[in-house]
Amino acid sequence: MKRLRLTTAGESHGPGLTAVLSGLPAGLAVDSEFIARDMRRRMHGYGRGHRMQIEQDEAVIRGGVRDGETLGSPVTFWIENRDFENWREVMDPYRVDPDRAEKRRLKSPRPGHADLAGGLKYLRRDLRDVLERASARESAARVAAGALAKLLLAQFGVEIRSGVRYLGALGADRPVPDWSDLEKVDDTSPLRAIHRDLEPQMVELVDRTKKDGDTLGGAVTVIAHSVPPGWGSYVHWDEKLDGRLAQALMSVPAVKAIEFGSALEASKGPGSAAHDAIERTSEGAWQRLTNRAGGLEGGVTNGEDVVATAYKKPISTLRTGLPSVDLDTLEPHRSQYERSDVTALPAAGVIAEAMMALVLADAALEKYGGDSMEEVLLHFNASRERQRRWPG
Ligand code: EPS
Repeated sequence: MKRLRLTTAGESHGPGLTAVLSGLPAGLAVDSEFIARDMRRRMHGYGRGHRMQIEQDEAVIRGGVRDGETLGSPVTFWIENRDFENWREVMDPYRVDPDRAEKRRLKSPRPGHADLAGGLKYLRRDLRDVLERASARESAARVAAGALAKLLLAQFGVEIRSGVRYLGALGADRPVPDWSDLEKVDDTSPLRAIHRDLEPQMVELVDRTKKDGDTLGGAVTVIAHSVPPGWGSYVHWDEKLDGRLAQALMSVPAVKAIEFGSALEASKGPGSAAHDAIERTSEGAWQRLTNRAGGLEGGVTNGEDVVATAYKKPISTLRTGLPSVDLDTLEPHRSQYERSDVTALPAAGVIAEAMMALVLADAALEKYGGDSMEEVLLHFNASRERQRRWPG
């Protein structure tokens, strides 16, 4: 990101998480209940493990905000890990109990997790040093920062929603959802499923998979609605907005593929069935009858909804383990089991919203600039007005 910068810190069972978001203009109203709502949404979901009953994620602002408004300085969040109390002897920053730490040592890397690659990279004998930071716990910090990005986007009329498109293979044959589908997603439903009719089967699938000691993946779709045209760029490869969004969405834990619009389907057919015909309405608006491009052409927003699907591999911590090696004996050994989730897809949707919000907010600030919200909105309104008169 160019204007906005987000740094997070903290380990899964350490004292807590920190997020530092810099680059926001001064004068953005900060709604604490809005942030709290997203923190709660991320913790929700059928198939999560016991950990989510221990935590009560609260994003406490420790800098950059005064009297409910940003100051232009970095906004800092602190999210306490309640579970730290149960892990203090293993995770204390200064002094761990050697016996307890040895007991909790991770020494059979889990295929699919960062364990082996991270151990080889940092040369740590205890793979817990890798697990603790590679854990999806870190995503709580991103959701806090993403909520602020959403509040900024709301100033331009942009809203972001998500839903679980499919779980395992359940729902994988359904078409790409649109905004009206996501408006119907019930955040309190067990899996935040886009296809509510499949939800009972999804719950059963989670139960069955849990019993088998196995895990599930699937796909979430995230959509940004009412995005003005002209955000992003086609002139430099690293400024293309689809590329930037893909990077951010790919960083959501366990995501292995990203699709914009209906790219997979379109790739199988001819060009005549792949693109979105251009029309001009009698009121002078540009519109498309389809949105196969997912709102992005040439790496620039085209005024349609920005539609992205993130494909998540099944969680790599299996109760039954997978073939691996014991680092002490160097003999074959099943990978170690660590308490985990069967699936975290409903949460992945909320994290994907945060990542999309951060990248779009960055693109908006690039387009409209300014140190204060007043300047940014002046530029935004002038730009929209000028676009309405175009090509005149
Ligand atoms: C995770 C393992 C589980 C998840 C965790 C991610 O935690 P624990 O090992 O404490 O049971 O619940 O997710 C979160 C803590 C969270 O906040 O999302 C993992 O190994 O990645």
